[in-house]
Amino acid sequence: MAKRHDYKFCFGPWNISEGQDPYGPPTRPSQTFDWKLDQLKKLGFDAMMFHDDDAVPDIDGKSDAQIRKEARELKKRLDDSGITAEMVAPRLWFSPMTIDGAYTSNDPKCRKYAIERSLRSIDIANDLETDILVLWLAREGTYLRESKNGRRSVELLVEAFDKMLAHDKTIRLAIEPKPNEPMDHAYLPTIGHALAIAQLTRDPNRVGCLIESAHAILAGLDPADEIDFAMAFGKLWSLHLNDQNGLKFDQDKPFGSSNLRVAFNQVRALERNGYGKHGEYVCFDVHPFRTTKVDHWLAHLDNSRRTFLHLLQKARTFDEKEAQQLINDRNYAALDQLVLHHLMGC
Ligand code: XUL
Ligand code: MN
Repeated sequence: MAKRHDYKFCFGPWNISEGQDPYGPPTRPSQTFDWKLDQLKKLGFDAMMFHDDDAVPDIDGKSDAQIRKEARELKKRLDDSGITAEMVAPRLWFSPMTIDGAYTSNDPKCRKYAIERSLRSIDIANDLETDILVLWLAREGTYLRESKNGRRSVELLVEAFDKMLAHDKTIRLAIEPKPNEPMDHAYLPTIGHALAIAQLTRDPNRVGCLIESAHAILAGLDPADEIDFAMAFGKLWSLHLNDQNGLKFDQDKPFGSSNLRVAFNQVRALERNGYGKHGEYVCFDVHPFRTTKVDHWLAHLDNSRRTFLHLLQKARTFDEKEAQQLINDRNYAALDQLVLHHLMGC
């Protein structure tokens, strides 16, 4: 396992989840935020990710002044624990105001709500001293294509991003694409879409992306290619490593759990592009299996980081010279074996 490295690790309070799914209730009792922060610290992680209402619970019922006060109190608690806030993300998929989408809702009152809530999230990000606002555009898409005008939706997304960029001169928007779930089709399903829409905004340099391994796999793409693509633009500002077994519901499995080789290639892509050199974190957006007992509640986080560090070691000890010779000889059968033997340790 790689002992010397500069990677910093992170997860969110929702990654210590209770096991409910659409077919059944929680299988573990819920825990307080303070307990989760303690666990993060005990595990030796460096930072925490926040939805706006992870930072300030019941945010919709609170005044701006109250929100700012609670965000500052949280910052103090984080400082006392030596933990950084990696990002803030507006949770725009729970409220009755976002049933038909947030920025792309057909109802102007709902669109106004979504933008105002996003501006509040930016204020919270300021108080927590992070300049990253993550936008997972959960309901920006359709169940029924005829229900919205796709061209208009692109314009509405740009309008919303522009308002956020104008609200704060330093905030950076990291779009987290996902092709489906909860929607049938999302408007920004891939990193290519995220980086393309950035060009339509008032400040393209402050619109980048966050790659989640499972979301790329759900789009039928290789997450390592998404990493190389985003980093060629200098726009990979955050990362949700996890795993996904094919095209089904979003599984958020531990990193490397389904496909070790795909995970290995993600680590190689991070290494060759120097991910983390500008302070970016490796976040694990992973969930415990529903079957997990309370005693093993944090294993998926610790295991994901351990697998990452083992694969880092594998990436750093891969015989690049031998690989290059095989590439020059177009002997990809032998290259395939070189990779498999390296991963299997034989
Ligand atoms: C949803 C997802 C979210 C975002 C944060 O699939 O990945 O947890 O990462 O809002
Ligand atoms: Mn995610």
